[in-house]
Amino acid sequence: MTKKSALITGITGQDGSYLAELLLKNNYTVHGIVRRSSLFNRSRLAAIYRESEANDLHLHYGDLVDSSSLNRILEKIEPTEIYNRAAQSHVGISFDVPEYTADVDGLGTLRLLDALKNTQIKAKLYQASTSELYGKAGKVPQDELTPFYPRSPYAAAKLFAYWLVVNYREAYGIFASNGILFNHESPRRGENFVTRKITLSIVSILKGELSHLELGTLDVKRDWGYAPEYVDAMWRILQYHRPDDFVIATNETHTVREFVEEAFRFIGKEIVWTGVGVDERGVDRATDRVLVTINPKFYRPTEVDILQGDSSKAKALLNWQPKTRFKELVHLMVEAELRAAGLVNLESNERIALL
Ligand code: NAP
Ligand code: G4F
Repeated sequence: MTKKSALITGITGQDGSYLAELLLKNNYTVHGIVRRSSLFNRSRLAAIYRESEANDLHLHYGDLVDSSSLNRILEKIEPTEIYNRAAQSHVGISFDVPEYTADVDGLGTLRLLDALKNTQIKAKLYQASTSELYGKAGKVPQDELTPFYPRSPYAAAKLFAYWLVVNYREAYGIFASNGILFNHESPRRGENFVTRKITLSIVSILKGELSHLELGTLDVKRDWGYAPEYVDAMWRILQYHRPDDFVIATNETHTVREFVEEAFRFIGKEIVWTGVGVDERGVDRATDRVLVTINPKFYRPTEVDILQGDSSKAKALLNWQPKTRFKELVHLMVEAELRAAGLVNLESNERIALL
């Protein structure tokens, strides 16, 4: 049997790195597109690269804003599966760079689909669609039939990409599927997404490098899952016998405030809240020290108040369901941060309290 080969755009990102690991474990040859940057941007891949004994991980320079690179790479490697995970993926920053976000996240997907159509390579394509599509959805929980209402340039660009995937499937018979993934986190999460920002800041506070954590809106709700389980869902979506669109979520929702409380609780701190709006403060009950403040610079011009997914279709058709629940996710992220910072005694496994 010929070995399957996959092309991952965004392989240097959180999801791309977990997906590469999964596919290598499943005996694929894995190709990834990396873009040129002034500093090497492959830290998430270093360990995987070392462990890829069969040397089945191959990186190619390319960019979603450069059609010629996409055509060249597709023709060269002729993958059997393509996972389009590359994006300017930060919702808040998309308000600052809307045109660029539209170019990469929207037109970039079109370029990839068109390269697939023109090269006539028989590959299945997975598109990284997002729960941000629901935006100001009137319905909770959200499933595959819930109408979209994007609330950011990021979400609008992803909406364009979502419908192109559907269109190329219907117009040209391309096996192209959307995974509508709700937020998924891990110790590899980008440092300016709220969960990782919280866990990183806690460690910086413990080390005395940061006085307190600054956040934007605390009462928004997100359906947070664990990224390694979500890349398994992506793979299952492409193994399904026909192209289709699937919601992937935990079906639970929690506020940013709850995430903060649980993360501090893990290091033995109870946060009590005082004040309202921009004057709100999160205070350590034991010492009265201010550990959380509000900075309006992290507010977004339009916010998505609540995301909660219903992934019953994925459960029924893909036999996929989430395992890691909210508290466990928070704990594993803080724990990983403490270990990385040397704040866990590796022999006794005890946490070293510095605060
Ligand atoms: P991430 O960590 O920000 O990774 C994004 C990846 O895209 C990085 O490898 C980045 O490369 C690459 N990239 C950015 N612009 C590019 C361009 N012009 N050409 C080629 N590559 C480019 O994001 P993630 O959390 O892994 O998410 C992966 C995908 O899933 C994204 O499309 C995101 O929008 C979508 N998504 C994520 C979630 C979530 O909760 N994580 C939920 C739903 C959907 P550099 O390393 O060089 O920056
Ligand atoms: O962690 P976030 O930046 O993630 P967001 O906006 O939900 O987007 C992530 O999930 C999407 C799937 O639903 C993906 F499509 C997207 O690519 C990305 O991975 O923010 C979560 C919430 C927001 O409501 C934000 O306003 O946290 C709020 N928040 C409050 N203070 C903050 C902060 N967000 C960030 N990044 N930084 C803050 O200081």
